[in-house]
Amino acid sequence: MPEPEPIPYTLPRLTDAEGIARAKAMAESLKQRRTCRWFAADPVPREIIEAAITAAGSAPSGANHQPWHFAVVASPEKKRAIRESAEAEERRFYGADGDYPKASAEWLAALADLGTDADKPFLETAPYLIVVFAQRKGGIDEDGATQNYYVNESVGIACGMLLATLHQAGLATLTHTPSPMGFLREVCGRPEWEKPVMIVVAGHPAADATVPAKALIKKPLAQIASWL
Ligand code: IYR
Repeated sequence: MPEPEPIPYTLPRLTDAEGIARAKAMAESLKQRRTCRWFAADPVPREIIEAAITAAGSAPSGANHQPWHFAVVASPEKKRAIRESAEAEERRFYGADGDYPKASAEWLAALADLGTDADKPFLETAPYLIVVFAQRKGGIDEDGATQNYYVNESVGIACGMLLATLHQAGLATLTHTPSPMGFLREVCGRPEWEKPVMIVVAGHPAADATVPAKALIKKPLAQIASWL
């Protein structure tokens, strides 16, 4: 075992006032993020996507194993393949083919205000689909042998950092989770020990994009935090 070599760690020391101002500015900025379902076809610099994935890849992870992979899909053929498979699953979920829906009545009622349905045009119109995979094993080796830890937590944090960075770059985002989504492994050519977690759709919002009014209602601080 190599000796762990601790290296010094410092951060620029801000004044309290500056720290408060920066935290508030960040909160104000992140509060403007919306889940957007209507994208423009306008291209987006690849460098933004690369920087956002770099940010996501700096997330904390169990034993620093970094158990994630980001498959960036930009080709029209791959996007169409993903849309076709995702919509087939969504039609089963919503019962859009005339069969009994896979989703419970309660679930469908919870989604009613969002206005979602089995149609997912954004999977083709948006310039980039970032398919996020969680590595249950592997990632350090190439044969999937390493055991990873806190995989869901690690990948969830990385996705949050990805979304925050894309938002900071002025892009609209959408987390899309067709279920089941094993087909993404095949389309993206990923190994069987990787589990698709979500598609992060990124691009500019369509000129006539809207969001459901309900999406603007966020729980107040007093409801989501307690101080002990
Ligand atoms: N995957 C479906 C359903 C869906 C589920 C939840 I929970 C949402 O917050 C939104 C949608 C779809 O994408 O339509």
